[in-house]
Amino acid sequence: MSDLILFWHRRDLRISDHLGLAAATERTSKVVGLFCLDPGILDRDDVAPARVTYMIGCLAELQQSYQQLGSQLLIIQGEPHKAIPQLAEVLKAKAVFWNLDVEPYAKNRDRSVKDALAEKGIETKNFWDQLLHAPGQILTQSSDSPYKVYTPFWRSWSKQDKAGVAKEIKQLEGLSQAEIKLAETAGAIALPSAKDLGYEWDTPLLVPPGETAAQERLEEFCDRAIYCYDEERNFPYVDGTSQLSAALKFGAIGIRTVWQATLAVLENCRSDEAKSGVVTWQKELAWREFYQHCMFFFPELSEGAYRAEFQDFPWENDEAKFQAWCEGKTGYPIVDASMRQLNEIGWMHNRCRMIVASFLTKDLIIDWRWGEKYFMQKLYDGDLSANNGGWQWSASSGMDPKPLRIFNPASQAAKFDPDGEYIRQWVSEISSMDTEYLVTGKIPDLERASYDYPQPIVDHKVQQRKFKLLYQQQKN
Ligand code: FAD
Ligand code: FO1
Repeated sequence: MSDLILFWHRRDLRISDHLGLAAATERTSKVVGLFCLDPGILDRDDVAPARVTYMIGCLAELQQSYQQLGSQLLIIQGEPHKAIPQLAEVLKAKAVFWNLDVEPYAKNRDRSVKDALAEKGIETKNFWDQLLHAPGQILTQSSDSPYKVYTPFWRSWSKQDKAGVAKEIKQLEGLSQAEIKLAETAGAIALPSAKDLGYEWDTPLLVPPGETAAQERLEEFCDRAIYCYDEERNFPYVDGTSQLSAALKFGAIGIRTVWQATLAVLENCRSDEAKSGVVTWQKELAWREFYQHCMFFFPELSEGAYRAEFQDFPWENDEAKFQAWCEGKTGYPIVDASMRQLNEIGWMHNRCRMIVASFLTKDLIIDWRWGEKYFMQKLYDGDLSANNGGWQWSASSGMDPKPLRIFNPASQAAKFDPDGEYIRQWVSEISSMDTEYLVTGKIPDLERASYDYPQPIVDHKVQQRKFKLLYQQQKN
C-alpha cells in the first residue's frame, strides 16, 4: 500500500494550478484532502454569511473533484491542532502538507498544528501558493527590507519572473472503505451547509462558488472587460471589473492561472489603450500581494492604526450615525447606494468602498476599525489583508505616505455615477428623483420628505473642517 499524505486545504479550495497538491502527488499517489471547520474562525463575530456560503459551495465542488480523481476530501470539525493530528494518526498518514498564509491567526494555528504533528512523528511540508511572490521575495534593494509603499513594490514585483501554472493532477488513490470508517471514528463528517453552521444567505452570489465558475469568470473577463478596465473600472454601474475577489480570497482559482491569462491577453492587444487596461488590472493583483506582504511583515496592522497620529485619535464614535451608515440611511445618496449594495449582495464596487470608508472616517469621525469589522461581517470576498489595507488607506492611518485623503461624496458621484444609475439601482425610494438631486445630494427638504428619504446626518463641509482640525492637533 502506498504512503498516505493528507493535504490540508484552507484558502486554496481547488485542484488545478495547486502547488502544494502537485508536490504531494510527486511523492505518492495516495493523497487525500482535508478541511477543518475551525471554531476559532467560525465562532468569531466578523464572519459574513455570504462568505461562509461561498466557502461551503467551494468545498462541495472540491469534494466532487477529489471523488472524480479517485480520492476523497475529508471534513472535520474542531481545533486544528487537536483534530488534525488525531485524524492523521488514526489513518497512519506519512505526512500532512499545506499551503502557507500571511494572517497572524494562520501563523499561530499552523505552528501549533505542526508541533502537535511532530510530537506524533508525522512529517509536515508547506508551500507558498496563494501569491505570485512569497513574502521575502520582494525586498528593497537598499536594505533588504519589506516595502512599505506600493509604487516601488510594484516596480520590483512586476520585474521578477513568475512561476507558470502548476502541474495538472489526473488521478489519485484514495482511502479504502475500512479507512473511511476509521476516519469517521476520528471525526470525519459530511459537509454541512452554511445554514447548519448558523450562517443563512439566500441571495445568489455574484460569481457562484467553486473552481468551474471562477475559471469561467476569468475567461469572460479576459475576453472583453479587461481591455477597457482602465476606463471602466471606476464606474460602479458598469460591470467593468472581474468580480474574482472571493475566488481569489478562497483560492477557487490559482493566482498563476490568473497571471498567465493576463500575459495571453497582452499578446492579443492591438492598441495602447487595451494594453494599459491589462497592465492596470495586473497592478490590482499586485495590490493584493502588497497588502498580504505588509500583513506578513507587520502583523500589528491587524491590531490598529500603523501611523502614530491615529493610534489614539479622538474618534467621535456616535452609535446612531454608525447605524445609519451601516443601513445606508445617511441621506447621502452615493453612500447609501453603496452600503445597500453591500447589505444586499455581500459585495461592493471598489470605488464605492473608498467613498463609504472616507465618509465613515472623515465625515462621521468614526473609528475605521468599526467599518473594517462591518465590512468583514458582510463581504463575501472579506479578506483581512485587503480589507485592513483598504481601510487604513482610506483612513490615512496606514503606511501610505500621502497627505490626508478626504472624498467629497457629491464630486465622487458626479464623476463616477453622473447619471445616477447606480444610485437609482440601489436606493429604490429615490429612483425617480431628478438626476441632479441624486448626484449632488442637495435635495430640498420637501422632496426628501415626499420620497421618504432621510435628511443628511452630517454636513460634509463642517465635518471636513472638524476632521482636519482634529488631525492637526494629533500631529502636533
Ligand atoms: P478587480 O478590479 O477585478 O481586481 C482584481 C483583483 O485584484 C481583485 O479580485 C482583488 O483580489 C485584487 N484587488 C483589486 N483591488 C485591490 C485592492 N485595492 N487591494 C487589494 N486587492 C485588490 N478586497 C478584497 O478582496 N477583500 C476585502 O475585504 C476588501 N476590502 C476592501 C475595503 C476597502 C475599504 C477598500 C477601499 C478596498 C477593499 N478591497 C478588498 C479591495 C477592492 O475593493 C476589491 O478587491 C475589489 O473591489 C474586488 O472586486 P473585483 O474582484 O471585481 O476586483
Ligand atoms: N479556514 C479553515 O481552515 N477553516 C474554516 O472553518 C474557515 C472558515 C472561514 C470563514 C470565513 C473566512 O473568511 C475564511 C475561512 N477560512 C477557514 C479560511 C481562512 O481564511 C484561512 O484558514 C486563514 O488561513 C485563516 O487565517
